[in-house]
Amino acid sequence: MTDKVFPAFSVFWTLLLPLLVGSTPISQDLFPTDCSDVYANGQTLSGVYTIYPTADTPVQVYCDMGCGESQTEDGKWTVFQRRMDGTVNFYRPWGHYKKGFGNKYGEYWLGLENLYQLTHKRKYELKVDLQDFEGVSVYARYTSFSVEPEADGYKLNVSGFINGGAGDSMATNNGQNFSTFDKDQDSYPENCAKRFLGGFWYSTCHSSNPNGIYLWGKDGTHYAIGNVWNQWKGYDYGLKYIAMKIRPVSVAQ
Ligand SMILES: [Ca+2]
Repeated sequence: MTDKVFPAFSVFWTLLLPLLVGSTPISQDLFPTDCSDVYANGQTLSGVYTIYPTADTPVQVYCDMGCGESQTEDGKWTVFQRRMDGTVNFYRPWGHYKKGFGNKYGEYWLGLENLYQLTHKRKYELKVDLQDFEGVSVYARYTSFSVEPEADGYKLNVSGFINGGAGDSMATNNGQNFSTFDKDQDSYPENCAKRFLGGFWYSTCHSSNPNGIYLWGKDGTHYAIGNVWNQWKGYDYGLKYIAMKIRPVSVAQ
């Protein structure tokens, strides 16, 4: 028996040992906080991955690694909002915006609590990719982005605008709390979320409405209720594609 067992045993170790010794990246993080960690772990293709905004809250997210669907060149972006085909209803109550909703392979919102957990740990930048129905793509970039805890209204801090052709349609959102139709925390006498049919860091009320109604392009019969970005296409043009994504400043190129 032994002369049969030992050859099998030695073949086993001959094959397995090099794999065990040589294949594990030295700094592999089994609980990536965001898509930049996923990238550092060797996952360099755009797609849906699991991240851990906190150690006990795994959540699926779309990672834009720069070679997938968008025109982003440098990747490592954690996408927290995406509109692309009107398949998901974004007119939702506070609890949905807090927790997140939608389809990570398509349209979704990652959730305010996840945004808070991510952005209070590291310093992040924001990029907003926009595309119209003629196939033109632009972006707006902000060198600083963070969301405060729920007790502080998930208040938004966004600054350091860099123009990628879109214009700055988030200037008035800076310093605002998040609002939904059932939780009015805006700076307007009326309810911005109800009036403009979305959920966002409304002020009095907005110059962009990424979570508004998917309008399928220009519709002059509506005013500012669509997924619009006023400084680029005006208040009556619902964009084909919007993606809001964050990345730690420390990995920026
Ligand atoms: Ca109000």
